[in-house]
Amino acid sequence: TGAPEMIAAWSRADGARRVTAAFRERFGTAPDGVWSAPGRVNVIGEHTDYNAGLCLPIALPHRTYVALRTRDDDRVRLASAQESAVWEGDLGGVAPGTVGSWAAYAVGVAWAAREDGLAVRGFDAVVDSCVPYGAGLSSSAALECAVAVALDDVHGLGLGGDDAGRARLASLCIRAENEIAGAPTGGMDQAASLRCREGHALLLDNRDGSTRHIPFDLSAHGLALLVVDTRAEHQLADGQYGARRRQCEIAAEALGVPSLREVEDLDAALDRLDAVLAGDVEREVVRRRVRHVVTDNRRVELVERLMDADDVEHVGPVLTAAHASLRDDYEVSVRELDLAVDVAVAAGALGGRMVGGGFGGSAVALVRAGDVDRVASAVAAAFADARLTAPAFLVATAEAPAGRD
Ligand code: GAF
Repeated sequence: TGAPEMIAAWSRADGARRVTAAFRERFGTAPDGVWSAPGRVNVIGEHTDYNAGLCLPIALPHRTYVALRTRDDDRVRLASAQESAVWEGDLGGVAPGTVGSWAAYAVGVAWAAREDGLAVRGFDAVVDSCVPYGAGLSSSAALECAVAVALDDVHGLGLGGDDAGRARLASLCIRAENEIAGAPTGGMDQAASLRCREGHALLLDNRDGSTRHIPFDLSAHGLALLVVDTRAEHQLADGQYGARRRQCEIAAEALGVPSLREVEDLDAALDRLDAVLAGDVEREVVRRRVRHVVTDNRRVELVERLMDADDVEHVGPVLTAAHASLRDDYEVSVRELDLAVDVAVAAGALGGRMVGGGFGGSAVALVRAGDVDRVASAVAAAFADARLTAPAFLVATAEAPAGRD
């Protein structure tokens, strides 16, 4: 086996050039402009967003680019450098269940903007991306958010200029994903793509939508965040994700709280679930789900304190504890993710965990900067030994949010 494969990020100038050229080729004219939005990796706080909890994502250097030209009518023509088929339709005809392809993530944003009372017309657009697809690094949110900032700009809506406006754009993207694409996700990915700051991780409190920007420059500490795209397919992911959400809702209802964020005393909550759900076949499962959500919120707070104290090395074991919780209590890991984390830690990583929704996708490992190659090689070798598809890698740094190129 050769050197581990690294997933390159395009420079923003390159991304803009590619998508502009593709637009000219497809539509025979120049776009109004190019906008792009990043994928994300979450440092800590998983499956907490839809429980009004805490998470801590960073925006990746890997972005989705959209070249867009507004139209005077309602028509949308949408092409992708990755897909041969063009999606074409009228904005007025878009509704839940009508767009059955990747185009839902783009056209859904225009639909949500209109639902929100914003004056948005049709458009021609071409998208291209270096965010790996299906890797749990938010390729779908990157597409939504790139379209959102593009529409904001071409229609002069003025939302992209401040954080409150960006929070509103994020809510449009979430509606697009939930209602038009039909994925029952929370709001972390869209907030990360629109509201992060370069050089910072975004501490997002999903209870009230408030944020705090925490300086995130691992290289200053001689460290790096290595992302392993396991290339494991997200089979069953949709149904499993929805099932986790339902179990959390059952728990909150049984506990008489609006969300699991309100749980202060974990042991008391677990005892109460034992009593209230006595005889329910899901009782044990629901108790484990609650334990994950409550302890992961605490881990986010712990990582916040460690980062504030410049004690970044001790973040490592917190990541590994989060992985165990996601694997054993939330049951969203798979063999490939466990292998990536176990091998990375054995090869000297300070800690690691699966990231995103799970059932495939990516893991992260906190490593000393000088160990990146060694840890990546060890993971790649373990995958080869296990006859798994070769994983791919990238080093995550905290980059800029969605904007015009
Ligand atoms: C996916 C979802 F899109 C997010 O909203 C979040 O729930 C995440 O899984 C798990 O933390 O990325």
